[in-house]
Amino acid sequence: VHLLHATNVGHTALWVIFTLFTIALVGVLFLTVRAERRNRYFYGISSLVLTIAMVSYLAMSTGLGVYFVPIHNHGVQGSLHHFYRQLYWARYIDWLFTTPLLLLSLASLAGLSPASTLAVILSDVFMIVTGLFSAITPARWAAGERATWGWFGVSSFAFLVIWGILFTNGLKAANYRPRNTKGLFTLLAAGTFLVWMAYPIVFGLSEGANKITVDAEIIAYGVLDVIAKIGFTYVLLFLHTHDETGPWTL
Ligand code: RET
Repeated sequence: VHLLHATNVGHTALWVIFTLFTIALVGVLFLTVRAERRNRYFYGISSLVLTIAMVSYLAMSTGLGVYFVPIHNHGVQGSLHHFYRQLYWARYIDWLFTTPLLLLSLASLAGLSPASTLAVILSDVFMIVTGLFSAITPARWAAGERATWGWFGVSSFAFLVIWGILFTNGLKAANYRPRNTKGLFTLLAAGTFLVWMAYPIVFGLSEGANKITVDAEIIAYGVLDVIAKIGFTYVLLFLHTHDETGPWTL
């Protein structure tokens, strides 16, 4: 049996990222207290996002959320070993809650209708759940590998639906918002789209095709999580103004 798992490098990275989320959360809580009461909508959503990420990284740092998926031993000719790759499934629980919250912030900025907002969020939940199916599908034989990439394709389709709605209905809705709100939505939506595009790439290289080590996977997802959550939050909280929370101020 061959286990591909994190080493001290990965474990240290998990602790470092946990610390970054903790500091970022304390910063947002501090800013929340100073913000006007009627202006606290985005602060609340952001605090939730950072709290969930912090807890998920604490879980991974302390060894929780770990599972071994049977994979194919490509390139190891004639090997009788069975290969297993470590999977941090705690990520998917984190993403299940934080990605809808990040999309809720974007939808609220744009002033997207409740129906379109719900469609975006449900597509996102579908994307994360089918992405988890892809990750946990045993890929030791060809049929397993096909199933893994099949779920990956299904999840990627949902990804396109999310951004299709945000870049059509979202941009249209944003036209009715103050000019700086539209600008902030466009900036954040474009930036978020680019950062989110990198997730399926990292997934393909790690859980998918086993081309990079578990340590490299931890660092790659870590960098992305920091940009997608901490970067997003601070750009949003520093650039938005009080009239950007739309009708849902409380
Ligand atoms: C998976 C694998 C299958 C295909 C696709 C994926 C997309 C994941 C995304 C995750 C975003 C996470 C964020 C987390 C924290 O801030 C599930 C990797 C399309 C887009 C933003």
